[in-house]
This record gives sequence, C-alpha cells and structure tokens, in this order.
Amino acid sequence: AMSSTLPAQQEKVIYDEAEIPNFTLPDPLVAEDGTKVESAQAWNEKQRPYLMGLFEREVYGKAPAAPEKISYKVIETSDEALDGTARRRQVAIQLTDDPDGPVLNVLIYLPNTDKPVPTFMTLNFYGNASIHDDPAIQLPESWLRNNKDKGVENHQATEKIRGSSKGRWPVEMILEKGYGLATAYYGDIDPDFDDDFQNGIHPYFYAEGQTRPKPDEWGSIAAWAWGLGRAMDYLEQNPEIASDKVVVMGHSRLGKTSLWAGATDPRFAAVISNNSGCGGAALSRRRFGESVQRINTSFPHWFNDNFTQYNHNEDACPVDQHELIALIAPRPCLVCSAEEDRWADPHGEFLSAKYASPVYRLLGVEGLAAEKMPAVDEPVLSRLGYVIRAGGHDVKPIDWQRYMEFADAHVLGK
Ligand code: GTR
Repeated sequence: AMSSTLPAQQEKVIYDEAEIPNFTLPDPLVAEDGTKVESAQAWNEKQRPYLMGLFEREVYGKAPAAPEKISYKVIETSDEALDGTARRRQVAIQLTDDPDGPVLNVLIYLPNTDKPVPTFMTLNFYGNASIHDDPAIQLPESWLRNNKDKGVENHQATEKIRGSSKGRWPVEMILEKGYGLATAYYGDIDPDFDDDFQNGIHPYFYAEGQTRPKPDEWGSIAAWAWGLGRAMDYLEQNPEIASDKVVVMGHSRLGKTSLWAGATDPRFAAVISNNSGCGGAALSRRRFGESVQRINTSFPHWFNDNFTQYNHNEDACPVDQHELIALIAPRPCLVCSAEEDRWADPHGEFLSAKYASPVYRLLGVEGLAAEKMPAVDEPVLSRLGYVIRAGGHDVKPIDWQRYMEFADAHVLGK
C-alpha cells in the first residue's frame, strides 16, 4: 500500500480506553441492502461471499488462484529424527507452474505413529533451521532480515541461525501430545520489505505490462496466506498428515496472516492468531495501540493500496476485524493476546471475538463463552476462544499448551 504523508512517529498512540473515539461497528449479520441475515444459508450463499469480497478489495487484496498442478520434491526424510523419537520430512513446494520459479521449503516433524497426524501449520520468521538445533534442517536460502543475534548477516543465514528461535517452538512437547508440526519460512513466499513488489511471488502473476499489484490486489500478508494454501496443497497429498485436522497458527504479522489464510482457505480446520493486533484480530475502529495509518506507513507492503484510504479514517472502512473472524466460522478460532503487548490492543482482540460470535451462533455452534474480558491467564477455550497471557509480545511454551488444549477439544473432539 502507498504510504501516507504523515510521518508515523508524529502519530499520537492511544493507550487509554478513555481516549478511544466513539464508533459503530458494522454488523456482520446485516446485508448490503440493510436486511438482516437470518439463516446459515443466507450467510453462506450471500453474506459471507460479500464480506470476503470487501476484505479482498479494501484490506488484504485478492490473490490469484492456486497453480494448476501441485509440484513438489521431497528433499530429505528421516524416521529416526530427534534421537529416534520423531519423523522428519523436508519438502520443496513449487509455488508456480514455472519449474524455475520460487519454492516454499516445508519442514515437518511427526510423532512415530502409523495413523494420520493432526498437524499445526505455522510460518516462521527466520527460516526452518531457526526453530530447532537439529543439524539436519536445511538452512534458508531466501533473503532474511538482518539480525546478528539470530545468525543473519548480509541477509543470509549463517550456521548460528540453528535453533536461534527455538524458545518459540517446543517441538518435542508438540510431538508428545500427538501433534505434528509443519513450518516454512515466510520470506520464501515474499521477502518482508517494501520493494514495490518486484521480488517474491507477486511478479510471477503480473499481467503483461503490469509492474505492481492493482489497488485491490494482494499485498504481502495475502501472499503469505496464499503460500500457506500451497503448503496445504502438499499436506493434502501426504497420507501421514490428517489433512482434515490441520490447524493454521501464526504470531504477530504472521498471526494476521493465519487469520486471513483461515478465512480464505476452508481446508484449515482451525485457526489460531497470536498477538496479531492491527490488521489481525484487533478492531481497527478502536485505534488503540497500532493504528491503520501507522501500520500502512511502517509496512506499506502488507495490505493492498485501497487500505490506505482508511488511514485516520477507519469508520469509512466497510468492514472491521470482527468480520474477519466471522469469515472463519463455524470453524474453531482461538485469539491470543499478551498483557504487555498493548501495541496489539488485547481488549480490541477480545472484542473482535465477541462480536464475531453471533455468526458462530447463526451457524449452529457456540460463540465466545465470555461477555467480558477474562482475567490474565484464564483462557476461555470455547470453539471461538480467547486468552490473554501474562508477559509480552512473544510465543511461549504455555501458549502452545493452550493451542493444543484448544485443538484437543475442538479439532480432535476430545
Ligand atoms: C510490529 C508491527 C505489528 C506486528 C509486529 C510483528 O512492528 O507493528 O503489527 O506485526 O511488528 O510482526 O512482530
């Protein structure tokens, strides 16, 4: 999206409920012509496609269809991974019909069982090798954000990248609970910086003469979400995976991405967003913490160009983020906040789940089982769930414990 002229640093950030402007949220159950949406059929056939079209046009941008054929190469496998406790698969998925085009490298760990494994699909920030010390994991080859501590120099991975984010990835704990973990580096799909969409996946889909996405076409979040769909194409081909039990989870910008992936791709059985904030689970109209103007200025490539119309002008947007969660209904969705991550507006994330609930109920399932913001570390694990953890913007083992408790109940039906 194009940047606004107001420098982001000059924005006053709202961190006080009393300073939130008055606003009226759009009702997900009121149709374009003002009539009430009263049946699951009316929702599925008319209202849902209408809202989906609005999010595509005004917020994330429309992504292209999946490539015609699914092509992938199994790069490496082991049935003796992690000291014999797990199976490891490394697969390169071709993202376009062009065999020389970009590939998404997916790393999969599965517990030792002969049954199809329910699996978390999660993009990562620093390459697959960053999630675990396992020396067999391939180093990422795509552009990475420089970070010496994480083992990135000159935008390239060094050996030091191995395990550098492992605190966020309790792989052994996930496998012990009977889940698989599939992960891929988001930069394989589109490097996370503003280059006018010259690198990454976008140019492969330009029409003749086109040099950047149109105002209603995909930004980077939509591209990452689309890439998750390509990973899902592969997971569906692999009989080791219970492909009807794949939970898409993401943190922060990748939490925004997991919500959009879940909304656009019904194959994801459940959706978890962690600390996703503005443009994710948080209501834009509250303008609490990160605002639409701020995010479009700091990250002009995340959303589509149309979304910049709502800088300092959130009320004009025909949708707000509770309707993004409504697009996931009736599938399970867990919204996760962190107490100190006020930039992501925990209360606004809670309210999104609350105001998506009428759609869940219309579709015959339970909505969020809380009317008021729950206390810190008192998870509300209803089918549409919400949890606020103590601490800051991060993913911790306790978060994963809650994801699995949630998935046990709503994906495995335990
Ligand atoms: C911040 C951004 C947030 C969130 C976060 C992250 O700088 O303002 O919207 O996405 O980055 O992804 O870690």
